[in-house]
Amino acid sequence: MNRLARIFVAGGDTLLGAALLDHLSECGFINLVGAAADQPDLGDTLAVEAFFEQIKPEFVFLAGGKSGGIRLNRQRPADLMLDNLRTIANVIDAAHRYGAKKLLYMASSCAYPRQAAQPLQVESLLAGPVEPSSEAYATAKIAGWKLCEAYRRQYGCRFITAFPANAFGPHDDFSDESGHVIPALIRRTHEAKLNGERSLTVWGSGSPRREFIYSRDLADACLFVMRHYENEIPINLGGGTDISIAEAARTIAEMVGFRGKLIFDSTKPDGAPFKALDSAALFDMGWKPSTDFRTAIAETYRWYRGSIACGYAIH
Ligand code: GFB
Repeated sequence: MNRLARIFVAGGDTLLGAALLDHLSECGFINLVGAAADQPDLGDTLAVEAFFEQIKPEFVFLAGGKSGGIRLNRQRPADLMLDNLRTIANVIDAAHRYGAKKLLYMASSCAYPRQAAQPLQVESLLAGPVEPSSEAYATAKIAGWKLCEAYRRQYGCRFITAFPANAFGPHDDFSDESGHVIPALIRRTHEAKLNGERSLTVWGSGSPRREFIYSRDLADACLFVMRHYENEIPINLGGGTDISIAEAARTIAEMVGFRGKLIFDSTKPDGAPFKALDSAALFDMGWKPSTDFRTAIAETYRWYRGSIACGYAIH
């Protein structure tokens, strides 16, 4: 993959997609096709078809498809599942028929069985039921993985699948309605500080553990496996920080400068008790993350403040 390669980040308007576009540019790739307004509606078969027929991307990062935090997954499972199934089918089929050299499909750690041994190993995929609160979305993500595998077996396509840890960073969704825990807490903690609140409510018991990875590190890991991983077996992209929600909330409060009390609202769902990935395969290939959790929180908070200062819509 040389710097003149025609690279399509399908889903450039997502957290990971935006980080990928930034990182690929920083790494000197100058032929990023279908970015921003040029991107076809990934759910529209004819639009995706026309785009691939005209542009013929050589390398495809499939990061698209609607996603969201635990509340959105509980409230709109059909929307999430349908949008992802359409996106997956449209992009993977067009990538094959218009001769893409390689495609990286980004699945999700919620596709792992809820009771699987931690840290999560790819061998445990499909070995048991997934977390019910995100089952519809997870099922679509499993379908994407299996569709990549099917195109490899039937047509010999160099389509690979990765399972990332819970990512956060610039361009994230900071809303309560659809945001994940880190961006949502950064916004609520910032507002609580500004309003002089004496306490801040965190959803759930605070005891669930998550492995968080900074979106910029995840983008680098994606580029690394696009370049160096060819196996049919999916690969975990972790290497972040395995931390409890309570510890994450305390770290955010400290980084934002909020001195009030954290209140854990157990009427809100906890979701999966654990989600940490075994990323030994990735590390053995020589990749490792470069941003620690506190620095990632600080940079994301700085980006958030910069965005609200210039009135940029952040959800
Ligand atoms: O980030 P989150 O929504 O994703 O929630 P999941 C993680 C944990 O943070 C849960 C708690 O235990 C939440 O109860 N939490 C505390 C909060 N405060 C908040 C808050 O203000 N907002 C949110 N959103 N959570 C998602 C899946 O599960 O993981 C998706 O639903 C996807 O499909 C994503 O897989 C990566 O890790 O629980």
